[in-house]
Amino acid sequence: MKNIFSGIQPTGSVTLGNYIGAMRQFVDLQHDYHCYFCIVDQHAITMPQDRLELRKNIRSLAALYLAIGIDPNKATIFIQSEVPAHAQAGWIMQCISYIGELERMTQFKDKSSGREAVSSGLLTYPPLMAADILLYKTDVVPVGDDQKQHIELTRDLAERFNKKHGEIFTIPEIRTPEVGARIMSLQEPTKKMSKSDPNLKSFITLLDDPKQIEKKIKSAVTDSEGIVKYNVENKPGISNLISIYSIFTGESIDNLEKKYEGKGYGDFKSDLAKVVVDTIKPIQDRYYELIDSKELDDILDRGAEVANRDANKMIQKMMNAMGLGRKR
Ligand code: ATP
Ligand code: LTN
Repeated sequence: MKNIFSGIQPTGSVTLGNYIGAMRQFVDLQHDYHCYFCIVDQHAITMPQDRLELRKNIRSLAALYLAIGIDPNKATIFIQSEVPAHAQAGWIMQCISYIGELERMTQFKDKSSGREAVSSGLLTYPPLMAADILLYKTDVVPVGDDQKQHIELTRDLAERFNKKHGEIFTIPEIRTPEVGARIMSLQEPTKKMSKSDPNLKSFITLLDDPKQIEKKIKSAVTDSEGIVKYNVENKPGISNLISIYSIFTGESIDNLEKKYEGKGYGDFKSDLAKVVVDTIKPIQDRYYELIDSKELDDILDRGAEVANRDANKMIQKMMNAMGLGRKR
C-alpha cells in the first residue's frame, strides 16, 4: 500500500474550507492507502498563539479528525510535537534550504506582510513541512490548492538531499480535490476562507451552531445582480456559495442554476444554510461524544507510538547519510 501524509494546523476551529479542501478526502483515502494524519502544532506556533487556546484547538482538531469519519484502526492520527523526529528532521531540511527560495513562498509573503515582528519560524515553516512528509516515505499528500508551492519545494528538497547524500527519500505527489480545492472567504470572496481570519463572519466552522451558520450565510457578500449563476470571475461571492451547495448535495452547478432561476439570493441562501447544517450535524454529534473522552487520549497515545516508531527509522537513516552523531 502507498503512504499518505497530511497535516492541519490547530490555529482555530476547522472551517468548511479545511473540510472540503482537505479533510473530506482523508476519509475516502484511508481505505486505499496507509495514512498518517497529523495535528501540526509546531507549525501553529510560527504565529503567536495563546497557550490555553492552542491546547484546546489541538484536542478539538483530534476529535474532528475522528468525527468526520477517520478510522483510527486504519489511519494513524497524532500530534506533531509528540514525535520529536519532526523537529530533528525539520532542522536538517532547514540546513539544505536556501533563504531565497523560502522568501519566495507566497504563504510567507502573505503572513509576514504588514507585521512588525515576523518569527524566523514563519520563514522556515516549509522545511518543517517537508520533514513531516518525508519522514513517512509519503507517496501522496492530499491538500488544498494553497499548499501547491510548499509541496513543490518539498519535492525539490527531497531531490537535493537524495542527490547529495544517497537515495533515501520518496518523492511525494500532491493531490488536490477536483472541486472545492479553494473555498473562498464569505466576506472577501477573492480571498481564501481561513480559520485564522480576524473577521469571524468570513468563515463557517464545523462547530458553528445552526443560528450562526444561517447568519453568516445570509451576510455573505454577493453582488447586486440577484441572479444565481456560477461565474467565478464576475460573481465570485455567489459562485463560492454555489460550489459549497453543489459539493454538499451532489447536485450539479447547472441544475442548481436552473432550480433557482427567477428566485433571489434570499431563497438560495436559506436553502444553503439548511444544507450546511444538515451536513455537519452528524459530525458535531460525534464530536461532542469524543471531546472529553478517554478514547480520544488512547487514540492519540497509540498514534504517537506508531508515528515515533516509523519516524525514528527515517531520522536515523538521515543522520547516517549526513554523518551526524555515531553510526548505528
Ligand atoms: P490558517 O488560517 O491558520 O493559515 P488555514 O485555514 O489556511 O489556517 P491550514 O491548517 O493551513 O488552514 O490548512 C489545512 C488544510 O486545509 C490544507 O490542506 C489546506 O490546503 C486546506 N485549506 C485551507 N483553507 C482552504 C480553503 N479555503 N479551501 C480549500 N482548502 C483549504
Ligand atoms: N502547511 C499546511 C499544514 C501542514 C501540512 C504538512 C500539510 C504542515 N505539514 C504536511 C500536508 C503535509 C497548511 O498550512 N495547510
